[in-house]
Amino acid sequence: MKIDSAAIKRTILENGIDLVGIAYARDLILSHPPRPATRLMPAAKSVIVMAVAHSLGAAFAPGIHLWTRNKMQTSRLLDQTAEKIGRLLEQEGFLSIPISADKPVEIFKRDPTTGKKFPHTRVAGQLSLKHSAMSAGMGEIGRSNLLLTEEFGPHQRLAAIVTEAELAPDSPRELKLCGQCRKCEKACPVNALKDGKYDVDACFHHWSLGFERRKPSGLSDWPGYLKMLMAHNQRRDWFIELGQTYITDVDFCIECLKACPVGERWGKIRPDNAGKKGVPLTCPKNGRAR
Ligand code: B12
Repeated sequence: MKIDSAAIKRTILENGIDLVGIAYARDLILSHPPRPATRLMPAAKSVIVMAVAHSLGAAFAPGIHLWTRNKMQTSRLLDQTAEKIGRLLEQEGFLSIPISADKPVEIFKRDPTTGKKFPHTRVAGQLSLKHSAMSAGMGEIGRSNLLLTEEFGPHQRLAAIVTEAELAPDSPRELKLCGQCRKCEKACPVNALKDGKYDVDACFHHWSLGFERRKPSGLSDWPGYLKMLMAHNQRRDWFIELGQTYITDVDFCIECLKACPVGERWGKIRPDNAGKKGVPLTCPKNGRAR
């Protein structure tokens, strides 16, 4: 097979991937902490980024379990394709690394720059997929701290392949997809999104445990924290939950994702009042309850 951008993109799309872009490895827009592709492969030339749309129906179904399952399947499709394309490139003589849509991630108890212990452990992927996608011209990072694409807004999962193959790159685009609506900020149950800033610790505690409060940092935080724990303990079975989380990687929150109005492909099917807490969803065609 001739290895060039067009052929690689065509093969990836034929595998059921919705969007694909290519970035020049040395020009990746970096996150904090920086995750350059050349840290993973010093001779890396290209980063191929892929996106698969989530099921919008699953995102707006009651609870989060159906979305979680959908997330796992989008990850599976992405990971399988990344493995296939990675192998194809290696057969053609180009060292390649498939970058999974999912865990494992690096865990940081201490700040790598200062050596100081973080009040809350942080994690980072081997490559920032959002920044890679932005570098490959696929979209922009919005106030929600998520990658927004013209097609699906924030509703897609991402994966990548880092390779030594030199492929014609796409350029980052200024799309101005994120307006001033701040719906994601209003929807966040733990105020992790505020004035265009993202509080990773608040988000992490809520996403991983469903907790509205983070681990106490001082004596005065304890009474509220214990009260919250007791309320959770009354309605939750930790043991059963733990088993389920290990099997299906259950998430606790996608409110920022649901609240975002961006994504032209969803125009006809997106529920009218999507993202408004406690309001029944209505159909954009006839305003009837869904
Ligand atoms: C770890 C992780 C999380 C963690 C931590 C988030 C974080 N930003 O660090 C938690 C569990 C909280 C999380 C939450 C969510 N995530 Co997440 N997450 C990841 C993962 C695996 C790595 C993120 C990463 O490394 N980003 C790069 C960092 C370095 O950049 P950043 O996000 O801009 O910056 C934050 C961190 O750097 C952190 N930070 C600050 N200082 C320091 C210092 C150190 C040492 C460290 C380690 C971190 C750190 O705070 C920054 C913001 O201030 C990626 C997949 C991937 N490999 O990219 C998915 C990913 C970003 N997540 C995704 C999603 C969908 C979500 C959620 C909606 C949850 C869910 N139910 O799936 C929420 C959305 C939260 C939000 N609004 O941003 C999607 C986003 C898709 C899209 N359309 O953009 C991704 C790309 C997964 C995928 N395969 O598609 N996520």
